[in-house]
Amino acid sequence: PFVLALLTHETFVAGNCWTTFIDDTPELFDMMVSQNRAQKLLAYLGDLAVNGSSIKGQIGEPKLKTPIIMPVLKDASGEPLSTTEPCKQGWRNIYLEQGPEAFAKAVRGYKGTLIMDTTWRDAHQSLLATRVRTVDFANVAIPTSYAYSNAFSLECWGGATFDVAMRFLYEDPWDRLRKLRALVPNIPFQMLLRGANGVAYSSLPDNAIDHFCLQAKKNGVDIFRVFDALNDLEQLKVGVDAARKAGGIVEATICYSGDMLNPGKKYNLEYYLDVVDKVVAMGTHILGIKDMAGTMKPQAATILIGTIREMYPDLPIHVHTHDSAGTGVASMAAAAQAGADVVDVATNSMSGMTSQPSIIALLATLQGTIDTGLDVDHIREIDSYWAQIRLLYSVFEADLKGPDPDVYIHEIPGGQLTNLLFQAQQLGLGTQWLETKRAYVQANKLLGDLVKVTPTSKVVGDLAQFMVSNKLSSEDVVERAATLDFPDSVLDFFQGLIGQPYGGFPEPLRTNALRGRREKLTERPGKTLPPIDFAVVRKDLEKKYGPIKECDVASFVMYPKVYEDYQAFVKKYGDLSVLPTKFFLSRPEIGEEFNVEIEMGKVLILKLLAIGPLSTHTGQREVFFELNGEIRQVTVDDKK
Ligand code: 3PY
Ligand code: ZN
Repeated sequence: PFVLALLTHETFVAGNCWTTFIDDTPELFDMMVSQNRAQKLLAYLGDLAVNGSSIKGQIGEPKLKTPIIMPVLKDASGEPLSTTEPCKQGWRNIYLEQGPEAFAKAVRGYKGTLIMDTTWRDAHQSLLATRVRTVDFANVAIPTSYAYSNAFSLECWGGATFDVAMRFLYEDPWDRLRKLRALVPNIPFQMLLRGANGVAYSSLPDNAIDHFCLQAKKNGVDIFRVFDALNDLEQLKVGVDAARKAGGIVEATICYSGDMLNPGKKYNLEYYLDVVDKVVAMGTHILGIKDMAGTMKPQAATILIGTIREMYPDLPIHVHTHDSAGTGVASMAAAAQAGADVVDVATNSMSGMTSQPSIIALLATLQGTIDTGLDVDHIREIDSYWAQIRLLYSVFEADLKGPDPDVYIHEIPGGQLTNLLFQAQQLGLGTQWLETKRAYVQANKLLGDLVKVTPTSKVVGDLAQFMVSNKLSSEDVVERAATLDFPDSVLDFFQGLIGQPYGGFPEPLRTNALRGRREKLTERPGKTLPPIDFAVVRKDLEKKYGPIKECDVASFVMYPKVYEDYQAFVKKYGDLSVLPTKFFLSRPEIGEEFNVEIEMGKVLILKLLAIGPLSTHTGQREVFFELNGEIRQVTVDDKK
C-alpha cells in the first residue's frame, strides 16, 4: 500500500518528486491507510463475487432490488420537517438533567401509556436472526429521533445483538451503540442484560458484569432491562447492582412463563406476586414484566398488571410481549388499561408473529382512550423505510406463515421459535417441526418446567433436538440418563451454572446425567468464579492487537473466541460496517457503480468490472474493479 500511495500521489505522478519527498509528505501515510482499507474491502468484494455470500444463515439473494426511498416527515402544516440535525427533545433529557429516580417518577406521572419500540433489537432478533446491520439503523436514525421523540425508549442493544454483531456481521457492537447514540441524543436507549450472564449464555465473574455495564452506560445505554432466566433473584441482583452502579436506569424484570390462567400451573399469580415483592425490595427504578414467549393472554395481563398496580401505586411498570399467538396487541392494550406505564411494540413491517405487536395496531386500539404522545403519520413514514429493509434482509426470513397459538402449550420464546423452525426447515423432513415442538414440551417437563428464556430456553431446545434426533421418548431419557451423552447446555444447567430453578432440580435425572463428572453448585456461580484482572487482559490484548478501547476488553471477557475471530476477520477485510447491506450480502452486477464512505467525507466509488477465468494451476481467479476511476485487481481463491 505504501508504494501504491506513493505511485498515485499527484506530485509523484506529475514527476515533480524531490529526494526528501517521502519525509515532506505526511499525507502519504493517510493515503496508505485509506488504500490499505480500500484493498481489504476489495478483497471482501472479490471473495463475494467469486464464492457468493459466506454470511451464516443466508439463503439466496435479497429481494430488494431498488435503491431505498428515505422517509420524509411532515410538520403540522404539511411541510417537510428538516432532519439534517437530530431532534433534541425527548424523555432522555429528564434522565440526563435530573437522574434515574426523577425519570422514573416522570414516567409514572405520565397520564397515558408510553411505548418502547423494539425494532432495533428484539424485532430483528426474533424475525431476521438478529442480522440487521448498523448502517441500516444509522440511515434512519435521525428521522426516528423526530418520529419517536415522545417514546419511552428505543431498545437497540444487548440480548443476542452483541455476539451476533461480531460473530456473523463482523461489526463492533460498541461502535453501533456510539454511532446510533450520536444520531439519537433525545430518546432513551434501552438494552437487554441477562443478569449475571451479561450478554453471554452462562455466568461470568461479578466484576465482569460491573465492568460491562459501566462500558455500556459510557457508550450510550440509558435503561438496563435486567432479567434472570430462572427468576433467580441472586443472579438477577448481580445485573441490577451493576446497572445501578453504572448510573443507569434500572428495569429489574420478571420473566413470565406459560399461561398463568391455566389451573395447576407452577408459575401462577401467587408466584409472580411473590417475586415482584422481592424485586421491589431489591430496589429498581422500573419493574419489567417480560413475556418472552407471548403467553400472557389479555385476561392474564389485566389480572397481573392490575394487581401489581394496586400493590405498588408509585412503581412504573413496563410490559414486554411477543405476538406469536396473535394476541399481542390485545395483551398490550389490556396491560395499558390495567395501569402499565410502558408497553413494547415494533414498527409494523418488523412486527407480528414472533416479534412484538405492531405499533400502529396498538395505537389504533388505544385511540381515543389512552394517549401515547406519538404522531401516527410520522410512525407510518418511518415504517415505509422498514418495509424496504425487511425485503433487503429477506435472505434471513424463517418463513413463518402465521400466528402459532400453540405457543400457549409449547411456550417457546419468540426468537427461539423462529430459530427452531428455521433449523427444522433446513432438515427438510416436513414433520421435523411438529416433532420438535412436541419434544420441547416433553423436555421442559423433564427439566422440571423451567422459566424459558435465554439461556434456559436453549437448554430445553437442545434437549428437545437431542430427543428428536436420537428418537428418545421422555421415558427413555429418564431410564437411560446414566448412559446418555447429554448436550453441554443441559449439563451446564444441571451443574447449576445457569442458576437455581424455582422448585429445585429434577432428580434423579440431574444426578444420573452428571454422574459425578461435574460438581453440583448450590450457590450462584459468580460467587466462586475468580474476578477478572482487567489490566492483565488489556495488556495481553494490546500485545496482540495494538491500542484498544476499554469496551474491547469487555467484548473479549464476554466472548473471548468470538472477539478474536472478529479481530482476525477485520485484519483481513477491514471494517465492513461501512459497506451498504446489498453489497455485503450479494455481489454487484458487472458495471454497477456504488459508493462506500469508508470514513467521514472519504467516499470510494466502486464498480465490479470482470471476474477472470479459473486458473487450474492455482485454483484462483482475478477479479477486476474500478476504484475512484482506477483499475484494481484482486486474486481470490475459488472455493466452489
Ligand atoms: C435474549 O436474551 O436475547 C432475549 O431476547 C430473551 O428474550
Ligand atoms: Zn423479547
